[in-house]
Amino acid sequence: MAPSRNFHGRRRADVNPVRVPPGQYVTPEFPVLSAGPTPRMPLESWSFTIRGAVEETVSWTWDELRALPSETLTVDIHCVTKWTKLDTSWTGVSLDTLLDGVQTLGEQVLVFSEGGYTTNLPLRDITGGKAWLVYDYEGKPLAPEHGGPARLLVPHLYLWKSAKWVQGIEVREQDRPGFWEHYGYNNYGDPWREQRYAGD
Ligand SMILES: Nc1nc2c(c(=O)[nH]1)N[C@H]1C(S)=C(S)[C@@H](COP(=O)(O)O)O[C@H]1N2
Ligand SMILES: [Mo]
Repeated sequence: MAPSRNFHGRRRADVNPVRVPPGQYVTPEFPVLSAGPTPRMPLESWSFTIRGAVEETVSWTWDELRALPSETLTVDIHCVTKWTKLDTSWTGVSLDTLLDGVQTLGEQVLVFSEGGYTTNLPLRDITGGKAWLVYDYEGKPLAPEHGGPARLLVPHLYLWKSAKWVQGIEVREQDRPGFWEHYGYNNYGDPWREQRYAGD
């Protein structure tokens, strides 16, 4: 048997099934899934904004974002098209840091990106150490096709919630479906409960 096949076979057997949500398979690849073309986002004009049902709109330039305290984390990511990638390493700023001091009665957010992509989630799912605005992947600047300069990372939900080329979040008192949620994907998207489509 070829050593490479042997190697891959061993690797698969090594995967702890407890880390793989129902219906998912583990891949070493990092597929690109984009609903449109990859936008060009010059850092000079880049910004991230928190707006909507907040006392005051706040935004950060690229340099201001990079001056904030960052975290490097290793997480597993799960795409609704059934691939799971284990032990991905990211660096960025916790949404807790960005939301610190933001006054709101809203409990929902609509995340918006360059190009028009949106995704919705409860505010509690991006606070409490559960979401990051990430700009490095595996120690290098995040590639444009994977959402660079910066994307949202919400690893406990299916990856469509991790908006690439993110520009900001709108805090809302009423929930509003984002792009894929509007087209029939689950409003919440918990991979461990296999919430792929509306009604799951
Ligand atoms: N702006 C934007 N963000 C997006 C998407 C998109 O089309 N546009 N696709 C989502 C989907 S469906 C998935 S599975 C992941 C894919 O991330 P990747 O291309 O880095 O694997 O990005 C999510 N974020
Ligand atoms: Mo996806």
